[in-house]
Amino acid sequence: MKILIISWFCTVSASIYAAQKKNVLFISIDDLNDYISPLDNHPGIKTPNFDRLSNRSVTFANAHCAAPACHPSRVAVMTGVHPFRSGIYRNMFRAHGPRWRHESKVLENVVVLSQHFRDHGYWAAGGGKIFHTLQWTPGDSQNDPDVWDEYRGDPLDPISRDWPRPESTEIDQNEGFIGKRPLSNHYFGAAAIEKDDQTYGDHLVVDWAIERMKEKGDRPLFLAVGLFRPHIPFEVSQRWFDLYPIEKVRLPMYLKNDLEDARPHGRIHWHQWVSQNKQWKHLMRGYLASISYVDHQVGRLLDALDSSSLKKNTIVVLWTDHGFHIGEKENWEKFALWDQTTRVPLFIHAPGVSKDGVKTRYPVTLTDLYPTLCELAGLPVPKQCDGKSLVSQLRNPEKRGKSLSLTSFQFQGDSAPSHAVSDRRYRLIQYPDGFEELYDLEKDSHEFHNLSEDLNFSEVKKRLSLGIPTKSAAMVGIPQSSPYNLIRHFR
Ligand SMILES: [Ca+2]
Ligand SMILES: [Ca+2]
Repeated sequence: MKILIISWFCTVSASIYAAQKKNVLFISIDDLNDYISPLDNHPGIKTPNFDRLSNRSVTFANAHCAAPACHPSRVAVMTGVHPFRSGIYRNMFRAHGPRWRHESKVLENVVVLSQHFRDHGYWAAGGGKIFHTLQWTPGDSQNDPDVWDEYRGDPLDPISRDWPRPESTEIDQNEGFIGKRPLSNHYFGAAAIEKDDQTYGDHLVVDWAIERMKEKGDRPLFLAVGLFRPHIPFEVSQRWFDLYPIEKVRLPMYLKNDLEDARPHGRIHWHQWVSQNKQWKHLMRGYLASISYVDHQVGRLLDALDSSSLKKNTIVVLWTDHGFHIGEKENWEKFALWDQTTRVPLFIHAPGVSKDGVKTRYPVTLTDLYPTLCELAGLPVPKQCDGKSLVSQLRNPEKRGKSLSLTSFQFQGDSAPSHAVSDRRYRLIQYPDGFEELYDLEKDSHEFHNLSEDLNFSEVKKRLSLGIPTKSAAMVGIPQSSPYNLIRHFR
């Protein structure tokens, strides 16, 4: 009898232990901004699956990337090290492997998030764009193949084979255009792909992730899924364009002379080209279509999770690498420090922990993800991490605190980085030449009116400036000696 009880006890405690080990579904999306319905910055958007995810998560409605560009933002999330310490503030191309380990001394031996989970008994699987790569640059990838148990396809060319080449849109798009097209190729455009969704792009990455969720492994799963749309080119199947008839497409709020009290972003020629060629609505339509396309892929992941054995025991986190402009402040894409550029969708569901369905304006920096996932999974937080765990916000999203978000970026031609901080209401941007911008997001969500010269706000400015680092790492350069430099030409 005694033996029986002991063996029963051992079996039960082993299964309790296994049940306590939560899986992680880690979804990363490229260039997706706050237009989605739970963040409500574009009336008429069709994103039912983001609503569905929002209803079963805590929605962080005031989350910001660590840097407003793909490469630095992603390195910061995956290492937990903020750009102000690593010196990686901008995109750096032509890498074939984790060249960031050689770009930044601070990152040389850091433990990547997936690696950390693998080191603690997880099966770490990745697919799609997690570290920086592009659809049209085969073999240009900053991924580190050694930080995963498995990676879908070629980890150093993770997405280019999935997408049709954008040249197919050349003829229509260039007809009658004047001036030099931004990127001087066909990547900055919107057009329907004449193929079934099932045969290309993010659909294939999601197919792979669905298979992974169906498998019953003996280790808990850390599954990273990186979706590439709505990154340019805005090319998806016609069915997604059909959701947005061109006559119903709305442009963002726009104020004439808005930039007079702001620092120039250096990309005004993009907007001039768009306006001269009457492309604004067309490109907005392409971006919206691409968002609905990726919303559909998120829905497929949720369906697969819900029909798998992982359903009740999986942490779900979805984040995007930065915000996006479709002509707001005459800017396109990213590479600035306004709320529109840095605010990112962020949803976290943690079984038994998160108060799901609640939205919070608690300020978050994406470097907070690493320690959050560690705490949720019961893993130690590596010393390298700059962020703070969000677990108490997941339990009690309404709780107020004094925290500030921090986004850093070095503008072209500057010799030092700029920084931006947000609290629940205000946003302060400091440039290295001493110029400042301060916005009241509650009264002026489009950041039209720079309040930095208004003495009524000097206390607010003082409080926010405490979040700006007193010392920032110098921007790193490309290490010519790195074995990860890509020397062969793109095909
Ligand atoms: Ca991006
Ligand atoms: Ca303005």
